Amino acid sequence: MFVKEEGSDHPTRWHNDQPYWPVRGRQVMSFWLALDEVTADSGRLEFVAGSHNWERWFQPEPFAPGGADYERGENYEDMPDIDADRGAYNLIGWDMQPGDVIAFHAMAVHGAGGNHRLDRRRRGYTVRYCGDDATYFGGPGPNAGLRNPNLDTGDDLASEQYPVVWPA
Ligand SMILES: O=C(O)CCC(=O)C(=O)O
Repeated sequence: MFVKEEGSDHPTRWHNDQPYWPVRGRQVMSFWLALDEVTADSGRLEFVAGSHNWERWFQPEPFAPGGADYERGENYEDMPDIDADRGAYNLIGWDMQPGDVIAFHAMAVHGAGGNHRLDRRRRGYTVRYCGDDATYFGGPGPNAGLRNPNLDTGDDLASEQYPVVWPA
């Protein structure tokens, strides 16, 4: 759940998700469900169109001050300063009504501004799904809290922690 309270100017830094996750494979995606009306001035998501095909793994950083530290991932690179050169990217985003969903690839670069509205929160509930090609990746790089000590790099992701929701 990603919550921006009324008047919160805290942005969501530009990032792609998969470097944060102990998962490898191409069939990895998110569904971001709006629980409130979401507009540009309340911190709607923005995406760099086509970035899911860049094959660039950006180094995870904490989303909030005091958040978890991340070890440096092999071959991970630092996120360029997209906001300093916004015209160089094809940035896309959509206003949303409660119940609207955005589906996006785990390698898509995205971020969001703060919630400058004083009259409504901006809450997004997100669920992540993987396909058959997803395997476990033990690190270095991904969020330590998402790792599974019972899995080794290359293992099938299916486990108690990452259950199968749609059996073949
Ligand atoms: O809601 C946000 O501000 C960030 C969401 C996000 O980064 C995600 O769902 O992967």
